[in-house]
Amino acid sequence: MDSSPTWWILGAGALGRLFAARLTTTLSLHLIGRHPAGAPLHYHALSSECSSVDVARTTLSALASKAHVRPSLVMLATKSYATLTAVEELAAHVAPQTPLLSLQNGFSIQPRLAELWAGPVLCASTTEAAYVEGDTGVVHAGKGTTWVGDLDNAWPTLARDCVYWLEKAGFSAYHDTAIVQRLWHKLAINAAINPLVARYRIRNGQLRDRPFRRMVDAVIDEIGSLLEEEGVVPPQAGWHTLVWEVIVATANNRASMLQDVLAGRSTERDAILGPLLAAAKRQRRYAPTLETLYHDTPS
Ligand code: KPL
Repeated sequence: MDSSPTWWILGAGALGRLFAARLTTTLSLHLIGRHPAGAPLHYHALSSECSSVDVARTTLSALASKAHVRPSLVMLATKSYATLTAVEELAAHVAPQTPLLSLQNGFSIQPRLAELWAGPVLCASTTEAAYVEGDTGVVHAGKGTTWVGDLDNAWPTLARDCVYWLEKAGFSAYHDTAIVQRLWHKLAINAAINPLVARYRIRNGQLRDRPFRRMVDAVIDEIGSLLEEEGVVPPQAGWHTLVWEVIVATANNRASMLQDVLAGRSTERDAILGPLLAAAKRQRRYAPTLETLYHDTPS
């Protein structure tokens, strides 16, 4: 095992900052955002303890001038709709065979990355929950699990290396040889949680209250049957348990889509709900709950 590899994290949003704050303690890490930042990250751990973490925060162009700082892996923590442009820009600064680790929500960008990138493309599905606070803060709002694999199971050793470093940094991480299934499961979680919390501007845990609880259940019913028809294996404990467990574990979180709406950014509506509506179309089925969610969610 490489004693201390260099990783870059592209995207300094909530998950980018969360992974950076922890990984920087175990490997050489650069967190790449749109603007250079000199200040340390203020990391609010799950224990509510706040610490200042010295993360190397920089921009791609600043890193480009330091030829000696080349990554052995780049974690992509950009929004799914911004990923292709970010990767095109990245390509000018790293070796073409550099492995990527895609953290993106939904299930549309991952196959496209695998097609266009010459090197290995790993995908991660994570239920870690975090939100940003100001320009330098990140709050770890819910402990989750991260699964890593690649779409064709062509890079098991690389995936296990990644898991090693994630675990070393304190994350629960596993290699998953069925990452496609896992990405669909995560998509189901995001589709059941994100549009509703963004629309009603509530934290994840408030979905347990009336009238939201039955809205969540209705979305899960529709998603479960659509995905099973697509050949996705249902989670062992069932779709409802899968989603409700994440809601409980991330009760204090402001989901990413709520953070986007509050910040006036585009949302990941198309990456999350798009594949489900496409499945409904393929199956010639009406998905009224998902259609309504789609129309009620800003793009
Ligand atoms: O992935 C998330 C998100 O916010 O996008 C969950 C797991 C729903 C946590 O909020």
